[in-house]
Amino acid sequence: MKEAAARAVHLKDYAPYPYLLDDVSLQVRLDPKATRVVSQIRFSPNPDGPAAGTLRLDGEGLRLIRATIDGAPADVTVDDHGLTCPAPATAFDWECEVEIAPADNTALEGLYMSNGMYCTQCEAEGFRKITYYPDRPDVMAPFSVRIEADPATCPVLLSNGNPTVAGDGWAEWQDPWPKPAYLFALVAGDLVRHADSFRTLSGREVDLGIWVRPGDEGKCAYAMDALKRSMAWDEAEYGREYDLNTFNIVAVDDFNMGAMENKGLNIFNSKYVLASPETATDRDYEMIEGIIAHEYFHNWTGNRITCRDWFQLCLKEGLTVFRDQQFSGDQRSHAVKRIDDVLTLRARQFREDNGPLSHPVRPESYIEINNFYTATVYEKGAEVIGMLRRLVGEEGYRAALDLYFDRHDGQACTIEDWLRVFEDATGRDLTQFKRWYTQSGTPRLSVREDYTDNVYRLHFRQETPPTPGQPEKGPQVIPVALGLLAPDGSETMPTRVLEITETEQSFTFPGQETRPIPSLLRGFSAPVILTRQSTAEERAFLLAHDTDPFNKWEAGRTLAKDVLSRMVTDDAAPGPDYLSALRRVTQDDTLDPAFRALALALPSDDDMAQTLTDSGVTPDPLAIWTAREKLSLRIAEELSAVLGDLYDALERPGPYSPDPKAANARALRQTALGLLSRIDGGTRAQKQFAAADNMTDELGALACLIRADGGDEATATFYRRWADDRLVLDKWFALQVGYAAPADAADVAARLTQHPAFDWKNPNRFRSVIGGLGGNHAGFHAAGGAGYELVADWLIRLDPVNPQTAARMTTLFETWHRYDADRRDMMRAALERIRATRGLSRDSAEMVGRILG
Ligand code: 0A1
Ligand code: ZN
Repeated sequence: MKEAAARAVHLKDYAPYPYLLDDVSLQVRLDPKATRVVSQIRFSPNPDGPAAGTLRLDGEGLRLIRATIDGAPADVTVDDHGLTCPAPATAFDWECEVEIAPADNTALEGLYMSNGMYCTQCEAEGFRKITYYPDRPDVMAPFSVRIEADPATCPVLLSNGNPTVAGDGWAEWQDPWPKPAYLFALVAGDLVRHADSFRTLSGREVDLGIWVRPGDEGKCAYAMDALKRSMAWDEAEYGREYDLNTFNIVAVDDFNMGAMENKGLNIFNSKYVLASPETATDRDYEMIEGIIAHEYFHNWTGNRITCRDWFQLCLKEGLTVFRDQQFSGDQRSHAVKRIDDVLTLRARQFREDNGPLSHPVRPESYIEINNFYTATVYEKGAEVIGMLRRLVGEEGYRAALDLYFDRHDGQACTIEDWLRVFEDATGRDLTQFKRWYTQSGTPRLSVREDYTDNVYRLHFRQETPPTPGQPEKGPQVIPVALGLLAPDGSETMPTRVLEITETEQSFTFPGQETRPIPSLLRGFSAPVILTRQSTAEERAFLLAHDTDPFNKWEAGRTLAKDVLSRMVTDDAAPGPDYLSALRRVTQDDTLDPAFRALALALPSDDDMAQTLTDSGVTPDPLAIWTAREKLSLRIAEELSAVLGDLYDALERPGPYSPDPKAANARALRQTALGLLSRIDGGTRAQKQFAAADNMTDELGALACLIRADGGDEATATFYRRWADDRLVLDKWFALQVGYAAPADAADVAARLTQHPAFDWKNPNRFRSVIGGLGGNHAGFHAAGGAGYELVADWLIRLDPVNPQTAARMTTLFETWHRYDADRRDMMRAALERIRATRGLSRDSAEMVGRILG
């Protein structure tokens, strides 16, 4: 830990690499315990870099067999992080051979094994665990790869680029596009291929393959369809065509993240590829579509144009998330997608930005880069792109993107490069806008208004609270999309974007016959916390009349939060405004069922805890949970007839289809069931569980049964039915923990960790149970601290095995500062216990250190 603190990397220290890599050739002879990797690299001095003459290569956990420069033994000095040796200041050939043991690699970084299959994960710094190399994103080279393996166990051998020649037990691949090492990939195993093809805009035929374990080939069709739609969409919307003859995707069961965009060979967590109606929910289908698109879109935003250094991570991630959000909106519903994205942003990014882990979209230092694949870099990074697009308009955005691809293809770039294309393409000065990349924290935007002599005025004030390392902030450019409504519900001013740039700024709207009702921050036009004094009546009015679907939903959400807050603090009963507004929305058949489902859903307990904290109230997790249960019951009672009718009317006539229309109807039907099962003794849920022919209905019913009384019988039935399906079993684990009553959650989780199927080294399974407990707000924070203890125990156990996943999950504790003194002490004690663990990884040490502050 102390050593780690000394090794922070700083953005300001960036220097180019002294050499260019003209060509990289790898020969990988696979063996579980003794894989041999021979690398041959042609180096030449970098004219834009510091003086050449010393070769520094990154390397970790490698057994060096030999190393030569121009055929003569190299004079290498090896340390824990790589090797150094004197090298010519002119071009030379480097060759080295190392040995590694993929079967012992439980960290799932570098070359590792999953169910007998070899696979790799090199982002961010995994390639250095495969061979000695300048493992940094600004070093790019074309790669050729030869793989050798036992053909009996590994008949399929894959790498980046195009296949060239192959024989029994070997195959060669060539990737003509220069790439950084983090995009390297290799897969070998007994795999089957779901094949298809795609003709690009210019008429090139691309072979598409999704490679899975035998038996899973029937679960690839949806992912393949999503891939083809993504390829067509990127051509139509961004003019981006695929650039190799082959595009392969491999599904892997053991994976730390969601998926990885390796050039021409994407590797996916199998949960984001495999789907059948019986085993995947509507939500799974939606996630598969979004993640397939995300990884594919990286081919241009990430691979063809990559990052100069890891501080620029948002350059590829923010933009690619923004692109996948656009795609999903186009495929489904823009309104519902936007609401979903904002829900995620608030749940993950606002939570992060309002706690000890707050950091800028472009951080300035890190100890372990894997800890910076965060909601801020990804989700806030995407919001920043959305704001830019709003500010420069659709055409300006398109012109800037065209210029970006033209100017920077094949380069490793920075946020400065990115902003410059917008400035050059649109003539806009983005100096102040850049603060979105450099300042951390969520800006607070408050608004007051007055109305005199037919003139309506809005007075804004912005302020960003201090965050770690940033006590003071300058004002940001905040695009506020605004519409005005008349008291009769008509729109008197359609959406217009106000640009707030000052700490205090006012806007005037003359010619208003009556006092308008403002619809502010339409479409959630900036990632800020907006405060405005407003009445329940006005919120109900906006819920009924706002033409902006996001703000219509937001009005209902704010109403619900007010109601819940008053239930928690004053034990107040929900008022009639909220319930009657909810009834109107629920009954409004002109509204998308998925929108209605979102309007009926209550804010999460964690969201309420933050909301109460923001208003100066220390959140009591049990009180929040109790209020939410009460309010759900009240809604169910009040709307029982409407919900019952909806539940019956939305029953699907034909066979299951994952298409958005059918999924949206199921979303509302399931929301209705969730409420109805609180008052019907569980009869509908029992029936739905017994009759379900698809996982959405089956799991939805099981959730209701577990919440009602533990659902022991249904839980056992479900297990018997799905014991052999790893992905379905993850859901079984997660549901029991997620829906356990507050007092039982830690016990339920502890019991499940004893279950024979609790394979804790598998990240998905670990997250299902331990992450599931963290996600059960009242359960995790139950009095006594058993939840904290259990999570800490398991993170301590996981850390030496898989530091990356353990470190990521320490964020379950990031909100400790919100709670009462008892809980704060217990959470801090749990963190201190993790911190005191001997040999704690650099990953977890950095996270725990930052969380404790
Ligand atoms: N770049 C991938 C996600 C990813 C990031 C980091 C990883 O290991 C530290 C693995 C995957 C994406 O954005 O999809
Ligand atoms: Zn990404």
